[in-house]
Amino acid sequence: MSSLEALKKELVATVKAANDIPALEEIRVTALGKKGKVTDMMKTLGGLDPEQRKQMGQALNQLKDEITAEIESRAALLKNAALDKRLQEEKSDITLSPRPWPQGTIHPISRTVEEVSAIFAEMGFSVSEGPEIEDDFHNFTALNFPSGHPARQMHDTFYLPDVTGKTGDEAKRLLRTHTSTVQVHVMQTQKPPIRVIIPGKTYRSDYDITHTPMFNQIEGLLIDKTAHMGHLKGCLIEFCKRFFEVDELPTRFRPSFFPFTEPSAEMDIGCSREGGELRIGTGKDWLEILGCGMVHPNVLQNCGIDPNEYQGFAFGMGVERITMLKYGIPDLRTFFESDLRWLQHYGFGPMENF
Ligand code: 2NL
Repeated sequence: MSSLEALKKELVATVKAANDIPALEEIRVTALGKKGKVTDMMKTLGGLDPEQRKQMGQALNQLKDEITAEIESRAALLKNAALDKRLQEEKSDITLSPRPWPQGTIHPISRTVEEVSAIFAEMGFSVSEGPEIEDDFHNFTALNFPSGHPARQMHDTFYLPDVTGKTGDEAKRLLRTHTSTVQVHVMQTQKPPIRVIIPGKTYRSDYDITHTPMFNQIEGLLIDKTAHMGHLKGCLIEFCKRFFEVDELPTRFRPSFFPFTEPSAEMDIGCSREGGELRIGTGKDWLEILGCGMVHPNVLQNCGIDPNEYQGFAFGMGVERITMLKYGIPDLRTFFESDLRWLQHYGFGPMENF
């Protein structure tokens, strides 16, 4: 065997025996580096005659290429083995239960929606939902908002870029500013008598201590041939007693204005604020809870219901507001922070009944 072949055999054997990347690197340096064995042999080429030099030169270059390839394939093998080992060692079971901490809870908003729905369900109301992206007709026009009404301005309402190609006010698309849009859909598609409540997210361009750009509303609508203000009052007084869990609850209805109801009112419930603590149901103070009224004849007409045959009442309330009042949550913005500690404190267990 020539000395070259012997050297090749020796080097290949050491490469195969190397068990990590640093060992391989050392072999590369001792064989092919500036002071390596192959390089040393290259240096002797000068003393050979031209024919031998050519032969030996080619052979050495070939050896260099072969050893380099050996080292590279061994390195790839070692790297793969190291990765497999890590994957084995660092394997985590993503099906593992997160118990005991952190455990999810039902958000107070969801809880209130469930409670309010349950109370009205017992009075014969069903729950409806609808789209959050709406057109100008369902959000404003059908609800008797005049064309110049401030709520229609870009400043107050989130308008979407127009992709319909249609022109004019009623083609404009927007994020609904109240859940009344869903009642419009209900009136357009269902025949009276109608009893629905509608919970859902609503959007207005407003952000301060008591306003967030997204907030939740629950609205209710009842349409039949005989509904009047007395039914409206009885229904809402019963609701407030059930929701705030007080049998004796002072209430009052103050005249108000909404474009979609006539007459319109705001409902207050009795409370006391002694020592900075709010107590619902006792004392001389008043707390505003919701807005309501008899559905405006124009609204019935706009939604395809004959106002000479049918009439009805409607109401709307802010879910965050009534939730803060019932559970003593002091800060509106905390509803939307997804803070697990807050949810542990104010959230509800899935099995808690009400
Ligand atoms: C409030 C007041 C209210 C309504 C909402 C309504 C819907 C239709 C027709 C007539 Cl389709 N009215 N909804 C009526 C009165 C008041 O909300 O303060 N909401 C937070």
